Amino acid sequence: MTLEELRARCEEVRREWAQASASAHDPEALEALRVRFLGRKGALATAFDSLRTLPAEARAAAGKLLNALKDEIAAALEARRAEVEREALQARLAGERYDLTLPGTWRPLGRLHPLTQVRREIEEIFLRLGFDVASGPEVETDYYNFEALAIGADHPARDEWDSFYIAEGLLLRTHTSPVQIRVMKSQPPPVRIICPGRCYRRDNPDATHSPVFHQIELLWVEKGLTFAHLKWILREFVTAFFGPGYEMRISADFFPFTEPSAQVHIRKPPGAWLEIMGAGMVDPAVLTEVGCDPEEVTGFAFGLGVERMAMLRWGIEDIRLFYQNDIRFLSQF
Ligand code: FA5
Repeated sequence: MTLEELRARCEEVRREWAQASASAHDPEALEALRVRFLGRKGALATAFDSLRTLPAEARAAAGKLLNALKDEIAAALEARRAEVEREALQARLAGERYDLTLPGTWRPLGRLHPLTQVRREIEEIFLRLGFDVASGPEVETDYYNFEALAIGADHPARDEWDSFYIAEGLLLRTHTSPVQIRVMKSQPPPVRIICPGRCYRRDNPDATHSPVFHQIELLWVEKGLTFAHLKWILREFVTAFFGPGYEMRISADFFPFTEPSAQVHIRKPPGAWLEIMGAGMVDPAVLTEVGCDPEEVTGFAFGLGVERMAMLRWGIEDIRLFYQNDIRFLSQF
């Protein structure tokens, strides 16, 4: 071989390299390239072998030529490797990119039942006025539900609270008033509590009555309380809950456990009046029953219908809508 022929061979290898390396796009292809050009039996090794066939004086120049080509290809291989890695990284990142303009998955948003909303709001109003929240059992004894509230076995008022009995002397409470007795028996005055809870009556279901409904009881016992304080609390409460545009009417009523007793109606003109609660000054006989001295302290109480409050607020005309779980109704609140 002559030096000229070797030079031509080098050019040929350089062209082959340029062509082959342009189409190598992954690490495996690059490794194959390395073997093909720089490996022990690769194109360059073969060219170095042919040095032996050159005349002695041409070998130094030929060696230089081949070494330069070898360095050139090794450097180009490294550059190509870096490029392939960058391409791979970019392809991976492109695959992982989030398209923030795509619409998300729609998830229905739950909300609180309107009765829960009303109950919580009323609780908050009275917590702000300094009341605590108490609770009592839904299965009550005759004593707490009736007797301690001066509703004896033969008292005609028992008919008003037609009850679901579970066993002799044990019933589903007909109102939240038994909690008054439980609280007064467990702590000395001053007592200032409200008690939200479920009540049960054998009432025929109609637009304003349900056999299961909710009341919020209020009880305040302290020295020097009068009916004027009760009226003040009522006005504060009704204004805080309904805001302007509603009218309140307080009229005489009868409950065996309060004296005097009252009922409260609310309306949003021109709508009809709706009875929302029974109320009154705690009867001295009840105070004595729980161990308080009626000469020392006085108190007042009320029992409020939660459903009726919700009906007035949203103009709902049938109480039964609250219990039918119709999503078209419930999703409005
Ligand atoms: C009572 O239950 C007395 N315990 C209230 C009370 C407490 C008076 C403390 C004095 C002192 P009444 O039966 O009127 O009272 O019921 C009170 C309120 O509960 C009613 O005004 C009404 O808003 C609601 N309510 C009564 N029965 C039902 C029913 N079947 N369905 C829906 N709401 C009812």
